[in-house]
Amino acid sequence: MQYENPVLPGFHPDPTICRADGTFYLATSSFEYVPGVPLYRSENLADWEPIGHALTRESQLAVHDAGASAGIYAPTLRHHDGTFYLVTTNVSGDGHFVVTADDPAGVRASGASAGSEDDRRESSGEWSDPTWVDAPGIDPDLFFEGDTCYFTYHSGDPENPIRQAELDVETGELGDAHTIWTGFRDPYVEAPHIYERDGTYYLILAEGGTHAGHMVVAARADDPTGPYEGCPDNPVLTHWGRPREDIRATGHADFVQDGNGEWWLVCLGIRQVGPWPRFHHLGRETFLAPVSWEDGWPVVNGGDPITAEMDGPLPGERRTGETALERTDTTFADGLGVEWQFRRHPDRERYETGPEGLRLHGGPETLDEPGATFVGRRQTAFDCRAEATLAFDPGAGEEAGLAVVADDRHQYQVGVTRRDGRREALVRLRIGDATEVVGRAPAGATTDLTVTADAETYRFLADGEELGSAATRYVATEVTAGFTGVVLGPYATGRGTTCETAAAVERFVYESRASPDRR
Ligand code: 6LW
Repeated sequence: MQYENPVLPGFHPDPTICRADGTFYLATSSFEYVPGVPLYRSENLADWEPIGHALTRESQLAVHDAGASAGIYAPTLRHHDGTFYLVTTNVSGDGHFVVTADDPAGVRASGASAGSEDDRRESSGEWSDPTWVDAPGIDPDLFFEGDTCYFTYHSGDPENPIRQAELDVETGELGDAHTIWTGFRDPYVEAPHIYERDGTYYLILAEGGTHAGHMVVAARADDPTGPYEGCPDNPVLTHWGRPREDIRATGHADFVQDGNGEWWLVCLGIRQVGPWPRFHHLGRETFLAPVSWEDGWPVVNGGDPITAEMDGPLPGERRTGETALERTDTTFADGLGVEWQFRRHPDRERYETGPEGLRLHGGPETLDEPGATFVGRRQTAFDCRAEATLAFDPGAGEEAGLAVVADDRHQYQVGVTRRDGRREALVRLRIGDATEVVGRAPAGATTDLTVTADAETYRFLADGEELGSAATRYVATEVTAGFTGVVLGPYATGRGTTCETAAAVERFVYESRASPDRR
């Protein structure tokens, strides 16, 4: 075995990849999360290092009112003539736009100590303001040839689903659009990407919807504008019809060539758990597979399904001792690391980092509402533990703690509040229309709040005592609907009024563990 899938575990859907000066760069969708579009760098395609985000400023990322799983959809990342181009769509805002950078390494996630908005803007690696492109739909692609840039997208029109036009990348002006693909089986065809290989142009697409029927299909032409003929072996990748396998829904792929001339794809997939019908709560994750060519058509992983354990040869050495299993232990002394995200635009004054840790100022909003004080990181493994040491002397009704969040209507919380004059730890479950406090215990001025998870159960502890548990199924996409996965992190709320007391998270530990049959 050379590497394990997923190469980017946790909510990392719609991956897009490019190679520049021998290094691979990858970006994924981010929806309502801020900052937007996480970026990663790798030398070997298997070990990915987070380097920041493409969308860090409100001018690039108007997601204030974005609903759950709305906001920023699938991007395409390309390197052309020394410049990185990222095109994506804000489905809650003004649609498609292009941002550019000389160096894709964006700035840190956030955090008051990370400098003012202006400082962040001036730091190197910042992406440009958007150039808007006036076209309908989602899933834009950029293909550069000479001085021409082709803009190809899913139009939303089932009669003419995949459209293409020439784009002036400086101004965002589009030429006349024409339809280049109408679908192999499903007119809801999406995620187009175009490549050139030995003078032939390949159009790679996704069909079947982003769940069990998801698939990758291929077409080719002598010209980037078409006409495209479909691969006789379509779909070139699907896990449809393999309901008992752990990895399903493989689709939405992007191809890249390594320095040895070998081709690879990254795609999204899900890891299912639980009894039938199985479910996934870690979101759609990023998988890697080799691509070979037969009769001028791509063959993914030799025609076999994508598995958790894969052979290479990878284009670079593995980093010794490094796996996607991780342990982070932070006191927030250096601000919020790159793994942290807000749900929609935060009021940054509510998040202070410094010697006391992360000081959270709870507003009136609960986690059910946009604007709640909450910052989270992706859950990246089924078996994991998150622990927050919370120093908090709440006023009546004030509350802070640790939350497992799928969306505004599905989350679990272990927190500390004051009730009847006494400090108390509690566990609250919100599952759709029902909200219930399932456990309470007296709490001290400093409390260790812990969430442990295995594939099917979360357990919630305060100072080592279990106060409640909940099924992972109810925060899975099959229950919540949508496109994202679970994030974990600290929250604070006055539950209707603004908190007078700040809650200090003095330390946060996240640990993901290998389990016998899955990561
Ligand atoms: C994305 C579309 C899809 O734009 O889901 O998996 C949408 N496919 O291509 C949101 O991720």
